[in-house]
Amino acid sequence: MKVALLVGTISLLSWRSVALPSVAPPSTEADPSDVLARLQVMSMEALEEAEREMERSDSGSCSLGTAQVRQDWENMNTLMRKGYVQAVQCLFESESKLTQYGWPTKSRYDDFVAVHVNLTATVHNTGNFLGWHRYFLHAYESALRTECGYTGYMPYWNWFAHRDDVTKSPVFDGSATSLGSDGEFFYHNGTLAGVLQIPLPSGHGGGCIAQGPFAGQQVGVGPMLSVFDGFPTVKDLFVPNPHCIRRDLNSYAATRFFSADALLNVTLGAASRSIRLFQRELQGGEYPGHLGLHAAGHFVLGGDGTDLFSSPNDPAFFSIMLHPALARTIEGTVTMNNNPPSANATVRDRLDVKGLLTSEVLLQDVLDTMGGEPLCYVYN
Ligand SMILES: *[C@@H]1O[C@H](CO)[C@@H](O)[C@H](O)[C@H]1NC(C)=O
Ligand SMILES: *[C@@H]1O[C@H](CO)[C@@H](O)[C@H](O)[C@H]1NC(C)=O
Ligand SMILES: *[C@@H]1O[C@H](CO)[C@@H](O)[C@H](O)[C@H]1NC(C)=O
Ligand SMILES: *[C@@H]1O[C@H](CO)[C@@H](O)[C@H](O)[C@H]1NC(C)=O
Ligand SMILES: [Cu+2]
Repeated sequence: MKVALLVGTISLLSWRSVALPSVAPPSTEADPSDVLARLQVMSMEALEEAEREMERSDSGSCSLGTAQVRQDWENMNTLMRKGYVQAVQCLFESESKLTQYGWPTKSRYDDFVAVHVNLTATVHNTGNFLGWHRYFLHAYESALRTECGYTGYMPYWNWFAHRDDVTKSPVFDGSATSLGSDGEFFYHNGTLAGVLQIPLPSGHGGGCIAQGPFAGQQVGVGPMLSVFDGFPTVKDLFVPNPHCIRRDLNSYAATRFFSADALLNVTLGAASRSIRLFQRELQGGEYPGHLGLHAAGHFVLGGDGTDLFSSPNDPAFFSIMLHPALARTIEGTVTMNNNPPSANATVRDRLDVKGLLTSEVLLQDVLDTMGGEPLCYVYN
């Protein structure tokens, strides 16, 4: 058995008291960007160590030498970034494959949003949350590559860089090599996060993406559960609602929630001790007044990105999953917060993405991002 990736690897190895990597554990006093960089070195060393120890006993097709690398947007060159942006634009311009089944989708891009909306209640605060989203991202990456000629892999947005001013992040600086800028200014009284218990002040946006790629871009589905004033909600996936992608980059939320404390907690700290605590701390939103790293990612985007159902409307959604991995354990049921009550998720559950990908994949097939089939990647 091969251990999972990055952050998951560290917690697994420390449970089993295998020799820890050579760099000293980072401290909560440090800048969270530095903490992340240290953790990434530790993770890579741990993966290498695990690979040596296991001597490829399962001799799968995937190894560190062959794994695809998902890169920090900041470390990608201009050509790669433009290639990614063009492929996403191509999805916006391509025909939906779901309209034939009566879905209100206007583009291939909408298909992904619609599938997420359709399945929201069975893939969030559930035992399959990480696995399902990992597979969903894989489907999106596959569409970019096979339908839109993208030659790279999924990039990621490093949450911990540019926390003080998210608009300065190369992901959001509005240049031709970004995912577009902040929204146009739209006055509103802030956003309620953490199950409506954490008021966040509004940022400087709130309207349509103002500049750069995806400026004024139209989408067809959602929002379903708007959490700020002046952002009308349709509540029904099958009610078409053409609207522009809205954003309100929130540096307040980034500074408060993308902290060294929160990062260390889910990697080396108390929340890394079990899959239950890890999921709860990472996802957030399980109980009122709590906002985990994953949920915080949505609220730093603001606008469309804050909608539990239709957040994939913002292309930056697909770069949120910085720590998608953990061990081969799962915990939780198959309905959101077990409401209505449902069975525990099992590793034999089939992952449903409504035909975005056609292969039959089980939850157990995506627990290891280096499992070989269908996944073989690391984040670096
Ligand atoms: C999800 O899609 C199916 C059709 O595939 C539909 O019957 C169902 O009502 C949808 N559910 C939601 C919550 O959109
Ligand atoms: C904004 O005002 C509305 C009432 O107009 C209120 O329901 C909502 O909770 C307020 N939002 C925040 C974040 O304070
Ligand atoms: C760390 O995670 C534990 C376990 O979920 C939680 O009780 C604690 O509040 C978290 N601490 C911080 C600083 O987030
Ligand atoms: C579901 O899993 C929990 C532990 O996560 C366990 O306590 C419970 O008994 C399980 N329920 C069923 C019906 O197997
Ligand atoms: Cu989701």
